[in-house]
Order: sequence, then C-alpha cells, then structure tokens
Amino acid sequence: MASPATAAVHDERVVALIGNPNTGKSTLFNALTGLKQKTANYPGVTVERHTGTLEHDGQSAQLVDLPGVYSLAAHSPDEMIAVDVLLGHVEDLRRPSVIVAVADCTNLRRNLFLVTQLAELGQPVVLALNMSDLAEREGIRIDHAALGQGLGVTVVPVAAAKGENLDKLRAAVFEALDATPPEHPPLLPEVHAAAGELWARLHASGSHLTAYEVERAMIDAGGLAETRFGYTAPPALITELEDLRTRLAAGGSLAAMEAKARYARIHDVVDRFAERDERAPRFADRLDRITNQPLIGSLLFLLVMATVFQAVFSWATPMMDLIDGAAAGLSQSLLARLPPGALTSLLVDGVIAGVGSVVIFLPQILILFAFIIFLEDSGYMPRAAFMMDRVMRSVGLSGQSFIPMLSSFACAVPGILATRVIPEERDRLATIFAAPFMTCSARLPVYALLIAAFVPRETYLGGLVNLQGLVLFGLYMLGIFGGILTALLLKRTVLSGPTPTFLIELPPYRLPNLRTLGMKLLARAKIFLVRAGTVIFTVAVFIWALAYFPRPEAIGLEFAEQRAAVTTQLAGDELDAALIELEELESAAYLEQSALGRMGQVVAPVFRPLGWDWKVTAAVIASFPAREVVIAVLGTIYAVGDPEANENALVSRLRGATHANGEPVFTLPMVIGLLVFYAFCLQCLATVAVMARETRSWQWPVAAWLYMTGLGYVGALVCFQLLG
Ligand SMILES: Nc1nc2c(ncn2[C@@H]2O[C@H](COP(=O)(O)OP(=O)(O)OP(=O)(O)O)[C@@H](O)[C@H]2O)c(=O)[nH]1
Ligand SMILES: [Mg+2]
Repeated sequence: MASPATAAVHDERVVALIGNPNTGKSTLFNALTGLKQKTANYPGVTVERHTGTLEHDGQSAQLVDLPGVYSLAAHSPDEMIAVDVLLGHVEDLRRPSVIVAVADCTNLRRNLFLVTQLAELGQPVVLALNMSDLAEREGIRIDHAALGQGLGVTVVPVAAAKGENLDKLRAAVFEALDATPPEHPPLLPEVHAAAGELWARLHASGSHLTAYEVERAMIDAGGLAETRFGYTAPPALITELEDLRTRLAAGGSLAAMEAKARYARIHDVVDRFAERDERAPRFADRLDRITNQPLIGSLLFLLVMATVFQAVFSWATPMMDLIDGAAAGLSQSLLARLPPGALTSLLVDGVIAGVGSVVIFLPQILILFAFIIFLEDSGYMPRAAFMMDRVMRSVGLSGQSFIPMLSSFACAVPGILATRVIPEERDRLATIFAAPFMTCSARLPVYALLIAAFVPRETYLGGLVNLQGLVLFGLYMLGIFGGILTALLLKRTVLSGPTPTFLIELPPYRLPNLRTLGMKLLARAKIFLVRAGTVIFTVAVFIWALAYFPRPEAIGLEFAEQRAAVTTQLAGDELDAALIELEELESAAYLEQSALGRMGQVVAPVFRPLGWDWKVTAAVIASFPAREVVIAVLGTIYAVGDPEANENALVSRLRGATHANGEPVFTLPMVIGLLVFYAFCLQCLATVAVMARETRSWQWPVAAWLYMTGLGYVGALVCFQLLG
C-alpha cells in the first residue's frame, strides 16, 4: 500500500557521487544540494551514504554522497557501502541511473583507475574533474572533450569549493539520465568471457548476482565480491571459480593483470590529452618535509595543542564577559519590573541562570572548533595520525585509530562513526571504547567553569602561558591517557589480536578557505544554541520546578516571625545585615524542603565520600543524559537558593557554597575529584546510543557505561581522600 508520496520517492532516479577519498565528493554534494555534510582534508571523512535532491530545469533526481574508494574491490565497511549502492544492493535506494565520478585533477592517473572501472558498469558516467582551481597553479592542462572521448565518459571540470561550473555539471547529469552509455570493450577479454559463462550457470542455480559481480569475485581474491559469491554459489561452482582464477592468472594474480592493463589504457589516454609542467617544490611540500620529521613533528603537535588551550581562556574572556553582563542586566531589569513570585523566579533562576550559564561558553566552544576545523581542512590530521602511529602501536592499535580519537575532541558520536574505516573488528571495538574518553566539546564548559572558579589566573613567561590553560591541557591529557590505557587493556584481554598495519594517503597541505571556515563555525554555533534553547532549556525549567516546589507555608510563617522579632530589636546597618541573612536562610530552607532537595538528600550519601553535597550530587545525576546540563542545573539550584539573584555570577556562587556545618563545599581536592569524574564518566546518551548502533549490541555500551562511570567515581574518591 504505497501512498502517492512514497511512490514518488521510489520513482525518482538516483545519481551517485563516487570517487577516490578526499577528492571533494561531499563538498560537491553540499554545493549541489545545499546540505551540510562533513568535509575535511583527509581520506575517510564520509563513512555513510547521504542523500539529497539534485535539481535542474524543473527536473529532479536523488543525489547520493558516498564514502571514498580507490577501486571497486571493497575491504572495509565504509567501502562496502559505496560498492553496494552502485550495484543497487541497498533496500531503499534504486540502482543509480547515472554515476558522477569525482576525480582530483591534480592526481589524474591514480583517480582514473576507479573511473575506468565505473565506466564498465554499464551506467552512464559523468566525470567531474574537481579542484580545477588548482590546475593552473600546478601547471596542469587538460583537453576535457578529448579525454572524455578517450574514456567513454562526459567530462566536466568543476571547483566544488568555489561553486564553479556546477550548472554545467547539472546539465550534463540530466542529459546523461536519458542517454545510452557507449559500449566498453572488456579489459581482460578472457576473464570476461570465463566470468560470463560461470555467471550463466550460477544464474541457472537461482543466484541473483550479476555477471559483473562474478567477474569481480574472480579478480579480487579475498574481497567482498568473492565472499558474496561464496554465500550463494553451489560448492562445485566455488571450486570452479578458484580453478579458473589459477588457470587465467598463469602464475600471477588477476588483480595485478587488471592493474597493468588498466594503467596501460590510462597512460595512453592521459599522455595524449593532458600535460603537466615540471614544477619547483612548493612551500607546502617543504612544510611537509619538516612536519613529518618525528621530533619536530611531535614538538609542533604539542605546541599546537598548547596554543589551543591558551587561546580558549585568553581570547574568549572579553566575549564571555559581554554575555555575562547581558544576562545579569536582563535578570536585574526583570527583577525590577516583575513582582516577586513563581513566574519571576522561573524566568530569572530557571531560564536566565540555567540556560545563560551554558550559553556563556559559546565563545570558548567556537575557539576550540575554529582550531579543529583548521586542523582538519589544512591536511594536518592524517599527519598527526601518522606520527602517533608509533604510540598507538605500543598499545596494539595503529594510527588508523587516531583520527577517530581526534574527531572525538569535537564529539564522540562522529568519532565513533569514523571508526568504520578500520577494517578489523577487534581494533574497531577497542577504538570505539577509547573514543568517549577524549575531551569532547560538551566537557569543555564544565572544565572551564570549574577552572575559572577555582584555578587562580596566574601567567608565566611574560603572559605567554597561563595556569588555567595549563590545567585544561592536563585534563585533555588525562582523557587521552584514559582512552589509550583502556584500549591497551582491551587489546591485551578480550580483544587481543595482531597489531594492524596503517596506510593512509597524505593529502597536500592546503590553506583552509576562510568562507568554508566561517560557514562551519556558524553551523557549530547554531547547533550549540539550538541545544541550549531546547534540551538545556527544558532541563533548566524542569529542575527549577523541582527546586522551587513545594513551598511549605510553615517556612514562610516562621521566617515572617523572625523578621518581625529582629525589626523590633535592631536598627540601621545591623538590621539590614540581619534581614539579608534571614532571607538567605529562608531560601535555603525552601530549597532543602523542595522536591529536588529531598531527592538529592536521599542519594547524597553515595557521593558524600567524594566530598559532594546534595546540590552537586543532584546536578551530576541530572547530567547523565548530557554532561553540559550540569552547568544549567548548578546555575538554577544556586540561583534558587540565593536571593541576590541579580549580580551573583555562577562562579562566585560556587565559591561561596558551604556545607551545613559552614565549611566550603568546593575545596581544591573536591574540585579536582569532580574534574576527574567528568573526564572519565560516560555522561552522554547520544554516545551510548551510537555505540549500540555501531557494535550492533547492548553489551558493549552497557559495559562501557559501567566501566567509565566506575572509573569516574573511583578517580574522584581517590582525589578527595588522598588530597583532602
Ligand atoms: N582547492 C579546492 N579544494 C577543494 C575543492 N573541493 C573540495 N576541496 C577540499 O578538499 C577537501 C576534501 O573534501 P571532501 O568533500 O571532504 O572530500 P570527500 O571526497 O568527500 O572525502 P571522503 O569523504 O573522505 O572520501 C576539503 O578540505 C575541501 O575543502 C575544490 O574545488 N578546490
Ligand atoms: Mg566525503
């Protein structure tokens, strides 16, 4: 029973974007559809398929962005996705009617390996020669029409990052939709003929594999196609495939024969229709040589990291003061205009104090992301991974685990998705476990708040290094060590296996495009603010209600009596001081009797050994779904408990918080313990969910949650008890 709407979606023709990794497929996808898939200057950024709509002259088609592949012989999960989409093996997506092959024109010969394979699939191919803006600088000249003729495809030069020539590409794609592709003579005629015969018999036995897949199964020994063949073919045909392969390869391998024949054809075409000047080594090449030296590279890496943390504190302050001032001004004017009562408290203590205390961290988050985006787009990421390969090897992993871990500094969710490029399941699981230890951008506000409140603002080396930045750096290191040691533990026990090899193509260094950087930052700011306006807003209001109600009448009556008593006994300044103290005591009494207060006091004993009072306990527990919520909750709890709501920022409220006996709650050992707790604990529902999806189990995420929460508790306990 398909409704007209779903029928329309099914009928829409599919256009697939495919090419080598890092050739700009996602950049092109974004430019053509207006969507915002992640792009960066290293291979393996896209690991899933994404769909959008391609429109031209009133026509439309479904455009699919795919993970990069070097050839149609798939080995890792992300490559399998790409090949399956091309062959039409995905349930809710028709087989592509047109293939848009994206190639980097500065690396033509290697890119054409895949392109010539694609041309043999039988669908029309449009070759988008991307990065054409760099061609001139690199001394490259291509005769596009002739190249297209030679390859049997339509060639359109484009510059996806600059949006150049996209209309021509659109026109070529829609023209190809209705065209019949030219015939391509088989590259290895004998193999092709043998595969055709084998397929005819396989088909008769009821298998749905295509002749092309049988040919690939024959050529790519040990690849995905052979595995598939093994699933569907009767044993006699499996033996026959192996016999045919041995006979046709004549002592070598069919894959090598294919490569030789293919490259001969490619060289022939490229030699005739493309030219490249000899060029002097560019600045980027020289930079590459320097940064790839182990010692200089490592020092540079540390320097880059240290700069980020300095910047997070020193550059953000003016902006943060501005937001802080605006929030304070807003609460003051509300307090002055509205009568005291539940509504005023909701707005001032719930919304402004709760959401405001999170929003204030926007500048710091943006500075962090500006650095991350710069590192990703410049091409530094895979180099860092390459350098860390040795370190990772010592724990049984390799540099391939490092990029997912670095991505987790933004957020563990894309970090865990990025592990799809890891072929071996054991290594992938160990990396998935390590990823949530990396300090994500949601931990940053928590660290920044506690550091700003309890670490003195001291600078050394003439203002070059500040203590707060140093402590933040230490916390990031703590996360890295926690993650790496966890991976080591796993690789030595349940996930033991050989250390993987690591191969990654180093992209050229590029100066990131300012417009792209700005757009990505804007997208980040939007994500952060939308989160503050929805999830955090809801939690803040909910927690405010729990902290505000019920309000027993007895408390009001008791304090009214006391107020009357002091008014008769005291006068002048003494009276004012006494009244203020009474007001504070009254707020505290209400808070303690509130629903939140009572619940907090029930759970508090569990966390008392860590030096936490019930308010901290309540805030930490409320932040299990999303860790940055702790700030909103602390903001609300301390605002409800503090009648001077107008000018006390959360930082000074935390400094003044005391236990019932008058001792300060936030002592240094307690704060260090709390920081360690946040460094280790898995307080993120989204991460747990993505772990479940990617491991296709509940055991792994549950184990990770118990392990990380336990580690956080013990870490905080040890800090408080040993340092206290
Ligand atoms: N100079 C220049 N850079 C480009 C162009 N198109 C893309 N880039 C850059 O190339 C890098 C790779 O772009 P992506 O779109 O992530 O590449 P991809 O092919 O999707 O990569 P994977 O998903 O890893 O396979 C990014 O840093 C882009 O900014 C272009 O036309 N000119
Ligand atoms: Mg991509």
